Amino acid sequence: MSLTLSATEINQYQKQGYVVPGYRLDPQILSRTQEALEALIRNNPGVRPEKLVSAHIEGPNKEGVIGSRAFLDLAMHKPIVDLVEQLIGQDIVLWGCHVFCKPAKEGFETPWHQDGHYWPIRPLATCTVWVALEPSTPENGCLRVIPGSQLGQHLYPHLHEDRNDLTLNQRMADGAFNEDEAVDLQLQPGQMSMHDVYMIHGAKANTSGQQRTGVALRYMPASSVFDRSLKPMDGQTGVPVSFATRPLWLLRGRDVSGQNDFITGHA
Ligand SMILES: O=C(O)CCC(=O)C(=O)O
Repeated sequence: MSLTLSATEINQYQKQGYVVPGYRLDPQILSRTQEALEALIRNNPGVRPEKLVSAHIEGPNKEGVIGSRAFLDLAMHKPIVDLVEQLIGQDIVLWGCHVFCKPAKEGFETPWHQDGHYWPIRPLATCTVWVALEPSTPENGCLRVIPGSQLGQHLYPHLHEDRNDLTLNQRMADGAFNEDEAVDLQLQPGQMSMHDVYMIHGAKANTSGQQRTGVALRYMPASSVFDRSLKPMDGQTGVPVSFATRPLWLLRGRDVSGQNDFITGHA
């Protein structure tokens, strides 16, 4: 199976803002991560499974989740970081991991949004790798993207929705894009998609009988700064985060910005 992206795949990411690489996790790491998901849900009975933020931080984190090393291992898995390197360059910072598990029958909708709207990264840049742990289909609320919506690097207005049945409480205001252009990213377990920080994306509620889980791994080029003093959309997203205490890992290369803090948050 290919560990490198083809020129066509790289071109697609640049033009369309997303790509589904040919690479797929090997069965061993897939089943280890699936087992870790079961434990994660068991260990966090008070947290909605769509909101398992910083699941890669082992033990209780500052964001209300008891995480697991297995997700950090996934984020550091060489073939995945190799793919990321081809899209954002050789200086790579891992700054986040969010497990979006939508239980069968009652999985929350993820409203249309742009990630860049609520992340403290300047200049704004991140490649998300979304790893499917179960089949991800239109029936169980697969990720949906608006191809090309990242072009121009524009953040569109978002509206706050005070609801308790959404993965995030920020939804893009009407008129910024045409939902008819949405593409469903259908994935099998172990497959993954990669998307840009400016990409407009969302997912429907899961009303099917099949659980749907994606592990979203967040990587930024080390030329950007994870600015702990920023709190974009503080308290408005419906997901408790603590950017001030979030650990960062320099996975490859050097901190080109010279301003990232790799000490905070590490035990
Ligand atoms: O899995 C989902 O429903 C949403 C994922 C998402 O918004 C993301 O990874 O940025």
